[in-house]
Amino acid sequence: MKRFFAILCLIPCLFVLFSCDSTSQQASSPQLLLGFSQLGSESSWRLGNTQSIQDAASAHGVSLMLENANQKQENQIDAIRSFIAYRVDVIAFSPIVEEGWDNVLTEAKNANIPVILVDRLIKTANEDLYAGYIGADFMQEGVNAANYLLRKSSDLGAENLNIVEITGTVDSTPMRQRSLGYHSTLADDTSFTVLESVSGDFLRSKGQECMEDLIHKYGSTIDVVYSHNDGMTLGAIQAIEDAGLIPGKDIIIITVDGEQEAIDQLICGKINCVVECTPKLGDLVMEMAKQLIAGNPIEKVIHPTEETFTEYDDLSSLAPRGY
Ligand code: GYE
Repeated sequence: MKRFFAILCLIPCLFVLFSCDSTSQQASSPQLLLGFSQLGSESSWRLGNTQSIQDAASAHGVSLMLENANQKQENQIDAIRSFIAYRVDVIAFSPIVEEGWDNVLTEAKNANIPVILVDRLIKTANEDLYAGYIGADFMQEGVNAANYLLRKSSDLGAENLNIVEITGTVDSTPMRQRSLGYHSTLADDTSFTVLESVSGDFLRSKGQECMEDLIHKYGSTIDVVYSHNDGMTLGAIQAIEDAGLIPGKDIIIITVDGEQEAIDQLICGKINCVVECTPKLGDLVMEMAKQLIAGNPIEKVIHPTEETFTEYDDLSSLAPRGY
């Protein structure tokens, strides 16, 4: 009799257990797991980009495995291999340089894990190794920088302007294309002379060192600095001021990124032109990852819209940049 009652009591308990379990499964569909390899933390742009990816992952209900490669390609390759071993749903990464990814991306392809390139591109003979790219049109950024200089030069009625260029990380997409867009736009105009192009690796400290060396070599014959990111530009401004020259007046300063500190320097006249490059790519990445998992077609290349801010603009109502 006792056993009979015990069984009778168990039935509703089991029912409750079973029904709880089935409701919880219905309520929470399995989360998309995204492995993201960030290339490092070299600039405010990069920190803003990492933040954007993290914020967007939580806003879109995406589980994020984030690895920081500290500026080393081999760390990025290791991170991608660990994402494959972990069987994430989608891999995203910002390739530090363009070459050298075919092997690891073939491994991802063989494991049926789609790959999204974020911020920078790769060079490969097989474009199928990645599903899509989300990042700036760096060539256009170079063109925007050059177009500002064309306007400034005609305003000044200058016959010749001597340019020094401080580039980003050698062999990276922004370094190559920001250079190409800039130089090809100025190429037919004989009123510009490029004195030298040196790499500051997107680092503020190196931007300052590069500028110290350039001033040492060329002194006050430098008319224009074209620098591939704000961090290096801010370092270069320090070197220019230390040498007793006035940035924005003695030397025209053109920079790329658009972080708050650069906009502040533009407003106070130490920078002449800021070409925007937005790090806020997180939402676009999460949306692309979701489409891929749903099996929907995606656009292979997505460029965010970007502006150019110059000394000719009224920037009094520009919203805080957030990076
Ligand atoms: O301009 C620079 C960063 O790849 C667009 O990398 C990015 C560049 C950005 O370190 O500040």
